[in-house]
Amino acid sequence: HAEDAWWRSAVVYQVYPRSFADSDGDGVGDLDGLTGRLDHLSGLGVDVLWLSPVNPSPQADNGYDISDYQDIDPVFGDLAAFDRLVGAVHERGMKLVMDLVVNHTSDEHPWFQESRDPASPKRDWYWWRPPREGREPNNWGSFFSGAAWELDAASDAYYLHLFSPKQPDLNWENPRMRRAVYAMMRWWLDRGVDGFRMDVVNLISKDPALPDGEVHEQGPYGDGSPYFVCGPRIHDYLQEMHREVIARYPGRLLTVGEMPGVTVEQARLFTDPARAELDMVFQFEHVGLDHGRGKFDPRPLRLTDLKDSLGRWQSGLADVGWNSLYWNNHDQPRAVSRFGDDGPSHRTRSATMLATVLHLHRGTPYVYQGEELGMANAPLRTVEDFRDIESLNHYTEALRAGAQPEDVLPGLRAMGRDNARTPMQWDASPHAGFTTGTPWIPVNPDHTEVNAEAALADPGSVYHHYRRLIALRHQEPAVVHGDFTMLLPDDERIYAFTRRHGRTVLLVVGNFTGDTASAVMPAGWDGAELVMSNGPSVPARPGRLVLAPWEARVHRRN
Ligand code: TEU
Repeated sequence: HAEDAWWRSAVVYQVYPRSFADSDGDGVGDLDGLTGRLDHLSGLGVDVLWLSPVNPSPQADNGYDISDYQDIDPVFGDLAAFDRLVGAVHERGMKLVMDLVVNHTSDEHPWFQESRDPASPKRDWYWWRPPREGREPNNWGSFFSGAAWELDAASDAYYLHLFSPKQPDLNWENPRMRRAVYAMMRWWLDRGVDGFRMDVVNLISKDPALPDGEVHEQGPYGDGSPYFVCGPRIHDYLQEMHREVIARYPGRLLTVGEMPGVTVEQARLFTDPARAELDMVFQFEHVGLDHGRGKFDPRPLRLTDLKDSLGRWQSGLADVGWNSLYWNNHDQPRAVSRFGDDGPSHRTRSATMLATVLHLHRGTPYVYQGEELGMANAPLRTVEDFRDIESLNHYTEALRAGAQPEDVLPGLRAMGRDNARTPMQWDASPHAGFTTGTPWIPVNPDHTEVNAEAALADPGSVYHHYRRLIALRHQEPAVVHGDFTMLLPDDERIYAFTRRHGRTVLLVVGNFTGDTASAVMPAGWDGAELVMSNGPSVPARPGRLVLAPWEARVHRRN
């Protein structure tokens, strides 16, 4: 029964292994470091650990470029360390979900190396095409700047890479390639892994004609997305994967497909249990609302846009399918800096308000490492401070097109992925307890104040608020199963909704501003039981909902 699926009442915690905990002093986080910190996760009460890629990789995109699917990169440990991690996770009653990166491999993967030979049986495992009039086979641009095609002089042919040239796209049209992927997935599941977060899995089916995309004003590249976002055979592939892999482990796994550009209508198909594809997807609508001309051109978020978007996802997946809920991951700037206020006087309040509003939606919440501490964006200044391939390529391309550093850097500072990738802040010591060596990316200097040790000791911390939210989900069926009704859709300051399950109704309200905000109190809620809040309230007034700056509250009626 879909309603009984275990992952509906679960909370997932994402670990970005490079930046979580370093056990051997090389400045890069590793598996033994993570295993040594599992009490932090069980203390928080999360059910699932999602681990970003740990397979052997040249690390061109921090592990999202895999050169061997069935081993562990030495920088993170080895298979024995992985088995120890799985054992320790299971001992604590948690599950472990791996990242599955099969839209592309590394160009150093043996499959790709073989496929460079036109006579190889693996030639067709990737998208090789001859030049068109001496140039790229079509006009698509890559997500990481530049063309989506790279010329391989060895055979005078181009290969497709939607991300960097170090990440050639696999050709899912090829059934042998698909079978190899399914066998690899079963190998991990048989080893004890409890599911997969599937990287850009809605991009695996391409229109084999690879038509030119429309050129928008930014140019010079065309937008190929109509030909690869939720492409022609995407549902066939996911159903086949379900039959060949997922269905063999009934009731045990969690699957979540990362899906840039997915619509709610498509998500309903992907997550309809009757269709046997995926449990849930990561959609990108709400994290694109503050983008202008591209992600590096941020605009202030309008709260009414956020409510409109998340509200549509709530109602679109109300009867069929399931939502995943997130503000943060390793690709997004820190939510407290982006949608809240990371200054000293409002950080805790705004971080806990954001958490409350998100976790009380219907769906499975995801917590990204450090989010539970209210970790903020990194103090990135010059281009030397950046590590991420997406930011660095964007910078180079913009300067080549004539921009000045000061035109480009503000966008990178606000939206760059390195904001999420500074080391986890364990304590106030010099490298925040992350490493005894030199961290691969500097620790945020605010770790002297914002760190796990301090947070655990302070009952009013962001950490303890997350812990209470997770406990509430586990105790209150209305959080998991209740329906969702948006209130005050036109209010630019207050986010408000109800969740109804049987005779229980929850009212959730959050002030998205640093000022006191008020609205008409929804009927019947004056004086209702307060289940949770994130700090002192302003005095109640009959008929008025009045919220202190960044205040959030959860009320209950039975
Ligand atoms: O991300 C896919 C994706 O669409 C974006 O979030 C991407 O990171 C970029 O910011 C687009 O502007 C996934 C992974 O989460 C990301 O870390 C990888 O770099 C990418 O796929 C390629 O594997």
